[in-house]
Amino acid sequence: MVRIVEGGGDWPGDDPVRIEEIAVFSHPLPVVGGTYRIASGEVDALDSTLVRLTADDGSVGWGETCPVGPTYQPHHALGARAALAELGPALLGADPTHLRGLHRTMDGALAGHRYAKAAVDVAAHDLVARARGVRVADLLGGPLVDSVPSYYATGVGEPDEVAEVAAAKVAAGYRRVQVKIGGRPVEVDVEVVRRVWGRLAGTGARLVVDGNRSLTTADVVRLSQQCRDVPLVLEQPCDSLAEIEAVRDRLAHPVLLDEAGTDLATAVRAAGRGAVDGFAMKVTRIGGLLPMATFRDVCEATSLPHAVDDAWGGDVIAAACVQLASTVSPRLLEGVWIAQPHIAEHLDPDHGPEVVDGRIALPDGPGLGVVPREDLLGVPVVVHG
Ligand code: 0XW
Ligand code: MG
Repeated sequence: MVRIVEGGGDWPGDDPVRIEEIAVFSHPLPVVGGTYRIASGEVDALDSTLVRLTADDGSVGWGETCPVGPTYQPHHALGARAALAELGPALLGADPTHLRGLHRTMDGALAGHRYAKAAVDVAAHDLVARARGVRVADLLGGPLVDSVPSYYATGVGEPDEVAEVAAAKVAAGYRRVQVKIGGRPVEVDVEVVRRVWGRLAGTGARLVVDGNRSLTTADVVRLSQQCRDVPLVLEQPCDSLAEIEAVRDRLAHPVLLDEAGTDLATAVRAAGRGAVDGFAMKVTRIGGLLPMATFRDVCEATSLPHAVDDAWGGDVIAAACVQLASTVSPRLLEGVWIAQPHIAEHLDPDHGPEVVDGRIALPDGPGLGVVPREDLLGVPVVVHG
C-alpha cells in the first residue's frame, strides 16, 4: 500500500516543521559609479525584496529577489511584494523542508510570479541547509569547485569608453566580458564590438554581446555578418525566441537565450529542439533553486553551456547563485554574474560574496553562507504569521 505523506520533510525520519512567520523587507541598493544603462532602460537605484522564513522549530532562512528596474523583463519590485502578500497566507503552516511541496503550495495560491516565488524557494533552501548544518550546494547535488568564475557586464556606452572598461576588467582578472548594446544605430554597436575586440584579442578573454532584446532581426544579422571575424557570442539580441530562431541561420555567431527563457518549460523546449547554443539563466526568473537545478541538469544532458545569474540584488541572491553554480559542470558554466561590483555595501559584511581576480568563492558555513544583518535591513514591510 502506498501512503501519501503531507509534508514531513524530504528525508526519512524528519519531524514535520511548519512555516510560522514570513517577513518581507524592502532594501534600497543604489548603483555605485552612476547610472547603469542597458537597452531596456537606465537604473540608478534598485529596490530589493528580502524574505525571512521562520519555522516552528526556530529554524530560519533568507531569500531575495531584485528586478533590475521594471522594463528589463516583466518583473518589478512592487510586483514581487504584491505576489508575496498573496502567497503569505497559503505559506503559513506549509512544510519548508518539503521543497517540491512548497512550490505546489505556491502554485496553488498564485499563478506565475516565479520571481517572487523564487525568494521563498531560496529562503527554504537556506533554512533546510542551515538546520542540517550543510551548504545549500550540498542540497543541490554537491559542489564541484570552491570558487566559480564571474564575468563583467559593461553598460551601453561609447566605443572607446566601453573598450577601456573591458580592457581594465580583463586586467583585473575577469576572463569573460559581456558588452551591452542596443537602443541606437547598429553601426555604433558594430564599432563597440570592434573596439572592444581590439583590446581583448590575444588576452584569452571571451566576449559576449548582449542586446537585451532590443535589436531588430535585420540589425542582428547585420551586426553578426559585419563582425564575422570576431569570436563573440550573442546574448538575447532580439525580443523573443521566435525572432532569434527566424535569423539563426544567417548569424555567424552562437546565441545564448536570456530574458526570453521565461521558465523551465521554455528552456527545456529550446534545448530539446536545439533552438539556441546556451542560456543566461536567472535563478529568480526560473522560480528559484529547485527549478534551476532541473535546468542545470537539462543543460548537462544536452551539453548546453549556461550562466548562473540574477538580474540584480545583494548578498542573499548572490550567494544563492554561487551555491548553485558550484554544482554546475565547469565545462558548461559560462560564469556567474552578481551585482556586488555595483553595490556599496554588504548586508552580511563578513561573508557577502565578492569578485576577486574574476572569481567568487563559495561561501563557507551552513545554508547560503550569508546572513543579512537585521540592523542594516530595518523593519519588515509586511509580516505574515
Ligand atoms: C548582466 N546581467 C546579468 C545583469 C543585468 O541585470 C542584466 C543582465 C543580463 O545579462 O541581461
Ligand atoms: Mg543578458
